Amino acid sequence: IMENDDLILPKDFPKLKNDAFLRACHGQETNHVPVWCMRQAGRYLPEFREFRAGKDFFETCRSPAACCELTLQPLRRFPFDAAIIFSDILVIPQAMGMDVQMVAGKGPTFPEPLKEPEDLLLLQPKVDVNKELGYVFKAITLTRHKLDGKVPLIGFTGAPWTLMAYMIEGGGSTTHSKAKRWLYRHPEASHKLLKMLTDVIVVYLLGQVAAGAQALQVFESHAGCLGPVEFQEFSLPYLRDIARKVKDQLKESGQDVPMIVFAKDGHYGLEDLSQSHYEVVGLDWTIDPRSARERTGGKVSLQGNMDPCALYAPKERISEIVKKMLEGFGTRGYIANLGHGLYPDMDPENVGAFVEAVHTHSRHLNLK
Ligand code: 1CP
Repeated sequence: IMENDDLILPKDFPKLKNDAFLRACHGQETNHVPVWCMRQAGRYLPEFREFRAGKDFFETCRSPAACCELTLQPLRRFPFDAAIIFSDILVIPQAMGMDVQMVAGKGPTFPEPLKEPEDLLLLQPKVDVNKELGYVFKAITLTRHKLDGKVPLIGFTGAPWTLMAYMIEGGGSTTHSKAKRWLYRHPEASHKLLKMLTDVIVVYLLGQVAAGAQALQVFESHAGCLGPVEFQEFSLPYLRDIARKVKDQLKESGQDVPMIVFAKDGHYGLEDLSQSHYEVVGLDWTIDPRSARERTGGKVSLQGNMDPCALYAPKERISEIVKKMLEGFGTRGYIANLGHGLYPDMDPENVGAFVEAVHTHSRHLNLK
């Protein structure tokens, strides 16, 4: 598809009409609590399955027009307050020279995962992010234009530890024992790899902002298999480094782009995460809203955290659960979301009920 020239340049973007999400990131007042869902562009939508049918997953990721379409699909159905660019966290290991395939029924698979520290020599030492990941930047620019200012566009990345875990495990894992073996047996090589990933991630996130991303989320999806000690050594310093470096660069050009850190099952690190230069801390459903507020001491906005499986409940029950969640978090400095992504068997109607419940109850609570 040939796009109009105006749509490929990251400038003259349409004016933003709904800034509730960005205001909430900064802890400012909003009329309603903004809401979006992790994996809102996904297989629970019939139009997503139809569009993706027969196409290779990472080929789809490399097509800016396809990414734009998939990003916009959920927004045509639901009044979400933010869009998240369709892509995947595993495009970074690909950019560093690793082969990653999406295997149906199995998920992402690395035919040749990293096995021993010597394998680090097989990775690209200097990644040309613009060349290797320019397709993501193009997708972001096109989507920001096509969104027409409806809602802000979120860019994202996987965090270093989560990406390292995939690169060593070669795919999903329940124990992450191969990757954790590195932490205990090869700590130096682990830090070397985490540092390499951090360097690429910083350039990648800055490229996303230059392309038009209006917020950035860092997914530490595998925080849960680390304990507090390993988290302190192998995750937190890199999460902090990423936020600090991205922010320092953005400040130089006078830009202010809120950053969200989502460390799934990293409840032991909540205090530290709230002091890591991110405006927003994302929460999974294992954390009670009130205790999350207490433990983060009003220092950050919070995002989350309804159990995705609550979407299997009848709509009236979803509405009650949402009301409790809003009362627990309060309506200020809060972005409603699920505690993790939507699953493919979820009913879009119930996703709609979730979004509506957030908007309705929060407007009501704000009037009290
Ligand atoms: O064919 C398909 O459609 C496969 C399903 C799918 C989708 C829709 C995958 C495979 N990735 C994606 C898109 C995706 N991935 C988005 C798009 C934007 C949106 O949220 O709407 C995002 C933000 C991601 C990020 C991602 N990929 C994460 C972090 C979030 C999380 O879930 O914790 C992770 C861990 C991945 C890896 C990945 N990609 C796909 C799968 C099935 C997995 C998980 C594999 C595993 O660990 O078992």
